Amino acid sequence: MEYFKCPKIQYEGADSKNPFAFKHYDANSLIGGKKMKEHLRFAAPYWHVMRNALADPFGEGTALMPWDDGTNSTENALNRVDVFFEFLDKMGIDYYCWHDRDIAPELNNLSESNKALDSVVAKLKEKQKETGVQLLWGTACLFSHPRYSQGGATTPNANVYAYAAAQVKKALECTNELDGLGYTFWGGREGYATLLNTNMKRELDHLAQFLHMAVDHAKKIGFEGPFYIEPKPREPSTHQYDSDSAACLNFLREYNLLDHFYLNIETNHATLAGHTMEHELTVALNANRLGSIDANQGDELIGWDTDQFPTDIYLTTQVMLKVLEMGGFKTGGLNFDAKRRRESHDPIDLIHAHIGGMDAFARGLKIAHAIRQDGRLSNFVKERYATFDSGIGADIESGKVDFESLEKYALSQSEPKIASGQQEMLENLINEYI
Ligand code: XLS
Ligand code: NI
Ligand code: NI
Repeated sequence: MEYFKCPKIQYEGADSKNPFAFKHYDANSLIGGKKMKEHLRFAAPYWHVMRNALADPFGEGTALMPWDDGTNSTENALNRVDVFFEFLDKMGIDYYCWHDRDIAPELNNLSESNKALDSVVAKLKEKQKETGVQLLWGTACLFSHPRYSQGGATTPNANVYAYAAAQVKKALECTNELDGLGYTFWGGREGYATLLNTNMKRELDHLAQFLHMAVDHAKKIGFEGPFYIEPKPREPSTHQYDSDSAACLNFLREYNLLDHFYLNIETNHATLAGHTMEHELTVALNANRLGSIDANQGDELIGWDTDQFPTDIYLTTQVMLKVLEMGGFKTGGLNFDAKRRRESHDPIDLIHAHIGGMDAFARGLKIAHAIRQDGRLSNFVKERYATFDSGIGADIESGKVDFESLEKYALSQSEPKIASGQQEMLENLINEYI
């Protein structure tokens, strides 16, 4: 049975008017000696592609899912796997991500849920083998079920904590069984609604202990990781502990977890945190902890995580500049953690949405590569700090100075002359390429 009524999406070039073609993403063409698909490592999230009915706070789902029988059965879950792989094949997407509860149903108790998971994982394993598709990362859903309404690893209830641990243990084992390249923690309910009822210190200690146990279990089962933390400031919680890159890095350092964790940065979470995506990526990159990216974008007129498909070429250019600066993804990739608008309810809209996201990133990649080849931008930044390359600046950077010697130096100099920051000139430079 074919559910996505279109051919396999191929590259046709910028002049094509075919809505079922890539205009810019040419998987095997080389950019700087490396295939586009290897630079971009696109992934599809099982939750948005297969499970998101497009409900919003004011109304139920609208998405048409002709493959879904509407039941919570394992059989229905197994059927979805074929549809998902049809989608990946049509799109030419080589990676995917899941939550345990997206791929398999939550049943009456943990052991039944685990059993359901096992049968779906067995089928996913077969499909991966057949197609060469890889699991970019797995994760456990510790936020939908009412038991987690007050947190999973930061719950005030020890029995819930134990349940969450058991769920992550299983999700980790399933990720490992599927040779997953990473495992993500997104702290959906790991935060608080009010400090009136919250012992923040205790909750953070518990969270750290939880992550240490995950690291230990990974070692035990031979999962080589890495783990990712996905920052987000709020929603669903009022305040989430992993609020942004800086907060996550601090937490990881404080609790001795930095060796095992990288960050998975999502654009719409960055903007909710009051940062640009570029800022969040830079903070992670500076700590050598940029691992993976959830590629989407928000809407400036709506204040929540709208998870729209990334279409903004400035954004994709900035992201790819950071990815290239990092030297490319190692285990991570670009996971389209994005959903269609509620009005776009047809299965075929999933195809259009991903074509758009992939083309936008292909353009971002080409532009970022060209800007780097050109060199004017990086030369400008290098020049801007040139006073630190020799003389007193070099002494400062090598730690040869103290306040007394700097005072002596400042007293011997006239008023410093500073160069223009030239933001507008640099913005023009970027626009030369966009
Ligand atoms: C929600 C998050 C979620 C994570 C995985 O806002 O982006 O989808 O990526 O749990
Ligand atoms: Ni995400
Ligand atoms: Ni999100």
